[in-house]
Amino acid sequence: MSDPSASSSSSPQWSSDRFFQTQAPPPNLSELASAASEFVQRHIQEGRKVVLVTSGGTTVPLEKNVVRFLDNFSAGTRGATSAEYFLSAGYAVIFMSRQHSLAPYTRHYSHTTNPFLDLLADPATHVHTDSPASASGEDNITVLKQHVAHLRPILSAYHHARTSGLLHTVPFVTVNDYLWLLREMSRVMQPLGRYGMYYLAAAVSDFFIPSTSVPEHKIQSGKGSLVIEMDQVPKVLKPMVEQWVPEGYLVSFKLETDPKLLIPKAVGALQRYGHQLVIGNDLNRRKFEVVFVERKAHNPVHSSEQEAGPKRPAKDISVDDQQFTATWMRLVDSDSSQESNSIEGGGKGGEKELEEDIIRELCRRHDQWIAKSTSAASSR
Ligand code: 9Z3
Repeated sequence: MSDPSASSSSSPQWSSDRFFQTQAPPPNLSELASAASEFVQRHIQEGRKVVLVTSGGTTVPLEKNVVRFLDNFSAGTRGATSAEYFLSAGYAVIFMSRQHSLAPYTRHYSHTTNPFLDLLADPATHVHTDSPASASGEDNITVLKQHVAHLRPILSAYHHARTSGLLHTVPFVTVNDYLWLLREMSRVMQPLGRYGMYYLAAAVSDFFIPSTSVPEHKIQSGKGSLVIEMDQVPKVLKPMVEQWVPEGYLVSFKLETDPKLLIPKAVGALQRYGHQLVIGNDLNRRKFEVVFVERKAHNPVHSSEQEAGPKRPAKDISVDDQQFTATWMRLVDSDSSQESNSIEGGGKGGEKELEEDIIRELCRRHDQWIAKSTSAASSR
């Protein structure tokens, strides 16, 4: 882009070591790490499980003084919704999300889907009569009656999350910041061992521009077309599994737009990185269906302890002598194709959310993961 000689096109594959040795960390990395560490230590002392939820899209700035950047579609709905269900399940949550993307609880009143001001009565026409101090209506603003039932439980849960110390937020913007923070949060959570879960729902750019190739100032027009060359983002899941949090329960998401690729790519990720579970989702159907792809040995739905639970038919896949399973989970009433291997959730229409079922299944798997280490330790 700026200086072709500085471009890394000769070595487009970046190891994570090379990335962290050459790309600058976010300036507030150590403060973010110590605040998160305090949070984790408190929950370790209280014997609570902690989950890292990543959420929202990452940007790739085209200039150091950023005027333009590449972005992606993610609003952070999956991550914000999932964080709520993890909190309900008793987890402490580190919510690492794209700055200004959707957040737990406030997501219900995002400016696009449910504008906050639309909930409120017009003060000019709505006069309070119940309290003498506000008889004129000047001291109070009223939520319209029809919104109260919906708002009340969300507001309670929101205040509980704020005051209970169970939710810790960490913002990122660029893909570089995301990678640095993922490593740092993993380091901070490493002492949790098997009590840590990692739920990587952020939509992370596959490509970045190394800092030596990013121009200082706004790219000028006038030279005709703009050609952008980007390098592949290092595959940090591998060191995450092998070094950063080898005992953690690690769930990644695989996003595709061609449904045929979903399961093969998810299996490929499991083979390459060796983590516990890939949740596959198709861009256009992600709110209604996902597929859990996991190694058969890691899949508690096949173990005897789970047989009392609801029936969860899974499709077996054999690749290079390794056994995987793919289990669909979908909301009923969605206009899904008739798949035979599916977990049925509730209906759509704003009530039931797919994340409720996803998180219930993950909590179950995580408990099994913890139990496995406990039984291994006691049999030593
Ligand atoms: C996902 O697949 C998430 O489910 C979505 C959620 C980003 C689709 P929204 O924020 O969307 O609710 O609008 N996240 C992971 C996407 C990703 O970057 N995956 C990488 C890949 O597919 C691997 S980690 O290669």
